[in-house]
Amino acid sequence: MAADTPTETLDAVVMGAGVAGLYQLHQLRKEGFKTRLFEAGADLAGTWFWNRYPGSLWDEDLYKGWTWSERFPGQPEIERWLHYVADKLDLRKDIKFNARVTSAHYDKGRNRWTIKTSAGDVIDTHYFVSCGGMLSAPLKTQFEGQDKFKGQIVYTSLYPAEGIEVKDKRVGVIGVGATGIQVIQTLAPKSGHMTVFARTPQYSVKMKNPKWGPEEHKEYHGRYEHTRTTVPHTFSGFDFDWDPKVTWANSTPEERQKVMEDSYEDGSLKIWLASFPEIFFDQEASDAVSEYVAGRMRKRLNNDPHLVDAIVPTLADYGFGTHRVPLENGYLEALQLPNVEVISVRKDRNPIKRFVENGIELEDGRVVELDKIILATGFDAGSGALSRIDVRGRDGRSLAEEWRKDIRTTMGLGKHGYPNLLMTAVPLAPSAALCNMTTCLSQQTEWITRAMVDQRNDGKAFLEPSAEGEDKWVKHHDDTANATLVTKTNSWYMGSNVPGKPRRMLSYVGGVGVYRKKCEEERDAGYPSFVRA
Ligand code: NA7
Repeated sequence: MAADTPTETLDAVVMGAGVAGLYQLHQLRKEGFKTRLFEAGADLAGTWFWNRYPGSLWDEDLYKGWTWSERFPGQPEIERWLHYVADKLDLRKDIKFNARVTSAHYDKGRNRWTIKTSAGDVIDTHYFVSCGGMLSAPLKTQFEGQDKFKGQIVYTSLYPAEGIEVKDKRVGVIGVGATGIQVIQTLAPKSGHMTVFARTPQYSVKMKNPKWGPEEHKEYHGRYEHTRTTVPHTFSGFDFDWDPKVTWANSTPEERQKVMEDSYEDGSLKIWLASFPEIFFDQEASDAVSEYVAGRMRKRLNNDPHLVDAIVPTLADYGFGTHRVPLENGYLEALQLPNVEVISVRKDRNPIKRFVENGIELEDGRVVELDKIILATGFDAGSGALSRIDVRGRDGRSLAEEWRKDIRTTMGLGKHGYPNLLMTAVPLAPSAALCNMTTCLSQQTEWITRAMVDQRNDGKAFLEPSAEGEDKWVKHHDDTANATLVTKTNSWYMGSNVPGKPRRMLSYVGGVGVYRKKCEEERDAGYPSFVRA
């Protein structure tokens, strides 16, 4: 058989078996599209799910047939939930595991895609639907001398399923983002000794994660309808929202204090995404809430000057919520354990110089001796997953090359030059940042399904964002982002954690509800931002 002879002919290929991919497969199958999902992993995967409303909101039976053990369930429970969904909906029969999509080429003459996988598949398909995840492409941080280190190096994104042995070991953790924080609070008490290498201080909020019993389950199951009808329309896709009556401008100092306290005490992301909307664009409001959260952190650190300097941001660093706010559960206490040392590796303190055989050498010449180094150093967010695949659109254009120069999409759903490529969790849509992922992914996959059905019903086979449509969305996206303080802060939100990545706010900040409305308007108006034929 010639290398390009199709092994299968399909209506749609779905890439990635996380929340989006599973729901997308379910919908397309239901609509009668011949679909197969290809997943690089050996089983149902997905990136990192931190919220408590996984996508079963789209199915009442699924929602009510599952009980969560706590308010913010951990990764193993969410993985069990994914298996439950896949089994209930009998999805596995249309999923091929251990099959990483390696290339996707569009053939203009035939208006078809050829998709190849690492397992030798050559698929001839009409649609290519990417559900590859916003934060699924880990940054392979290369420190000078990394290959010389004789101990174990572990990337959190490729963390061994069986865990790692830290008892009596000298463990180093690089990175104090959402991932590093979870690793530190979990492993510090179990490690022989832990050294935390903290570069940019990071605001964090104390999570409240009560166990759930029969009463909470009853309450949870009882609010299905309410949740289904409200959550998709809120600013962030969570079950809370800004109170339109409460703004920084119209509150007294006492009222402001009370809102900050109440929303912080909720133990969720409420102080970020449901306190005062002005924290995103008004410097005074931003400073006040930043100072409030920093104050709570300093208190928990017992005002230890060294820890405060290394761990707690100041107003001179950046404002609270201008990049992702991690929830933590004992992180600040873990940093104060007698077996833990925190080293500030900021440029103006004592940066990491290189890895050496027995550990990490700092700029001042000190060598921190280590047995294991855990790298919680982040992701090539948004554009990373698809850029690592050879995606070629019309006339052989390369998506990776285009995005290397300028990261643009049409509503985060399509890209000019790439007909019949439909995407979730890519830049310029409200995904991962400032959005409950499952809410956004449900909405995006539903929009994609409807677009494909509309194409079929209207006797059309070609769907591509127009150049003008894309320009319009990019401008709206940029205008919205540039009106906020978010674009001033360096983080993966702006792509600034990846050397050479073009700077642009990756996530749409107009709000989940607003984005949904805009997507619906696009559809109702007959897809004016797209060329259809
Ligand atoms: P993040 O939030 O990008 O955090 C990465 C961390 O790694 C951050 O503290 C970085 O410091 C640090 N880092 C990266 N490179 C280095 C080097 N070379 N030296 C020292 N420190 C370094 O990634 P996460 O995985 O924690 O979280 C990603 C998202 O997953 C999160 O936002 C949630 O949405 C879920 P820096 O800030 O760059 O100074």
